[in-house]
Amino acid sequence: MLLNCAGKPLDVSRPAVMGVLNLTPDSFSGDGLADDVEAACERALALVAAGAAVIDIGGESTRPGAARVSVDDELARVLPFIERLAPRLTVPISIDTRHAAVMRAAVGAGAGLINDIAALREPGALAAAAGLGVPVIVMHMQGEPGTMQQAPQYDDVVGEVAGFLAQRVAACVAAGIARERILIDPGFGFGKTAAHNLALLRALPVLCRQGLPVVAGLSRKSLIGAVTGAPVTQRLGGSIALGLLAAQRGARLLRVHDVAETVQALAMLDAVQGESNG
Ligand code: 8Y4
Repeated sequence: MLLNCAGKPLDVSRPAVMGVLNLTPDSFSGDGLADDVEAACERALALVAAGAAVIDIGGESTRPGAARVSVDDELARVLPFIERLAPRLTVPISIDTRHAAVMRAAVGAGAGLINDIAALREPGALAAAAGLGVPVIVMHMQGEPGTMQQAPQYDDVVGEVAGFLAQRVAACVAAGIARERILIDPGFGFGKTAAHNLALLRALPVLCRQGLPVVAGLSRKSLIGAVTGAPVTQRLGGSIALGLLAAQRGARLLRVHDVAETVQALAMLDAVQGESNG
């Protein structure tokens, strides 16, 4: 499965890594936007050198409890980075947004993949994604980022998430997005308790049966805190373990903060699973 991300390839025939680029201003660099852009570009190049197959950039915090930012603020945050970074990268940039205007501007500036936690449900998003012609990640979320972790509830979390994703894929196809351009994501941590997240991870092969590449974002998430008590700064071991368990269950793209460590773990999974090691 080789995806064409605005001319840049993304191979998901084996588990690949999506590196998260943190865009918060670097207090150790200078004080201007230009310095922040340059510092972020250097971090992105380092993620690629460490083995990232795609770089995810977002301008709206989607962590639990986060406030919404305006579309103008989102554009102001991400566009300078994409414009500067895209010409320097051989791998695609993924734009983490739910807004049609941001999708258009970001792809116009060089992004090659749309990562939408709202699964193209915002006004105009389906049409924008269809017109842009780049692959899309369609993610499940219960509720809204600001309140989604207050009381997540499901009768059958696996069935409901799988059903939602199938429905959104159908909506995408009806809007003119080829099935070959769609990736699906259960949205770990987005309106889910630890038990819900564990059930979804166990049942990842059920989602894989939809025949589309499955994306898993588990890196540093609160599931690790719930199981181990570790604070967010000390979740590397849990993140590696969850990434490997997801890959073993069929995930083809892991959204992670710790790229080098995840790539090394995946190399070991590949070696153990390989049939040609003598
Ligand atoms: C610590 C660090 C604790 C990060 C929580 C978090 C996903 C995603 C996010 C995901 C896809 C996050 C943008 C949440 N998660 N996109 N985005 N899948 N496709 N929280 O799971 O990283 S942001």
